[in-house]
Amino acid sequence: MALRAALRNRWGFSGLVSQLSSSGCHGRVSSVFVSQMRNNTTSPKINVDFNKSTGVAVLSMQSPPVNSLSLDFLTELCINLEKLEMDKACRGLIITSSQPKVFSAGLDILEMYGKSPERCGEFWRAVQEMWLKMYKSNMVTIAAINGSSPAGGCLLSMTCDYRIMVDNPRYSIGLNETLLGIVAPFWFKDTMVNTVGHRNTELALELGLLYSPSEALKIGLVDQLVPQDQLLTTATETMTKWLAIPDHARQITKSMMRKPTVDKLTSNREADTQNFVNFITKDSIQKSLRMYLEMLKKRKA
Ligand code: CO8
Repeated sequence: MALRAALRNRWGFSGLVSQLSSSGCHGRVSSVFVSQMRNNTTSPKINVDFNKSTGVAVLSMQSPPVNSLSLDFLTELCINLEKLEMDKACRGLIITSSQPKVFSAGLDILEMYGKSPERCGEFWRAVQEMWLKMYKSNMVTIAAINGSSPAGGCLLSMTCDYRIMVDNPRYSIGLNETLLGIVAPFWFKDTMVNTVGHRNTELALELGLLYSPSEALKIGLVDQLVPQDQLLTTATETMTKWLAIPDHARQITKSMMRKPTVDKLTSNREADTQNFVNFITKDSIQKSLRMYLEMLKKRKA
């Protein structure tokens, strides 16, 4: 809570971190800033292991049981992403999960159920912020997907430059929003179109398809499958190849490919938030979410 309160004011933390860095002691101050923020939370949901000699950070999501993207989780993720982005020594980011069997269960459904419109709006702005930070990152970003990755979890991995998934048929990945009775927003859809093309996205979204790793590889939703024990070494080797490309040329190319999609959200951010709030607070949608939550519980029993 303290973490979020410190960062209210419409994601004013950019300003805060920039202000600190412009005082001439950027690396040291921003890391103190983040560790102070960490001390204010009972348990950090994100762990970052940054190797200065390789320029690569491994960011592990460690929010049990399923790394669901709650407001607190997203806030902590964004702070860490911003800190890494501002650190010139950090050129590559590998995102993975510390939870067994799950990369991320996507948006935290409890953030969308029974909440006030104001709170839903705050949550949605955090989802947008996470996507923007990831999708336009100057770092090379690789998702090391070591478990299931539905909905927002799939979105998070699609923001990366490259996806490597553990080849375990029990895991699945996809944008399954329609199964919950909700609709993937246009920028979720655009991210998927940019990844797997229009026809695959049409099928995936209308049917709420969750793909096994081999099916995901077939349509290009992931780029590579590996056994569990080779995931991080493969991600590291892949990173080395990407980092051999001159940064400026790669970054400009990435921006050229992604800017139209980014601009579409940045110029419609407030309207998109309103759409989300109006949609998610409808009685019929709340009912669908309740039924889905009950189904999750029953499946477990
Ligand atoms: N949010 C909140 N809680 C969750 C979520 C979630 N997304 N997913 C699972 N949980 C909870 C479960 O209810 C369960 O809680 P409890 O222990 O209290 O019973 C606990 O986490 C563990 O879950 P499981 O026992 O199911 O764990 P498994 O390891 O067996 O399975 C899975 C893991 C595969 C991730 C499974 O939990 C699952 O399929 N979860 C649902 C995933 C899902 O459908 N996510 C969609 C979220 S919506 C989204 O991301 C985009 C929304 C866009 C909104 C647009 C509106 C306009």
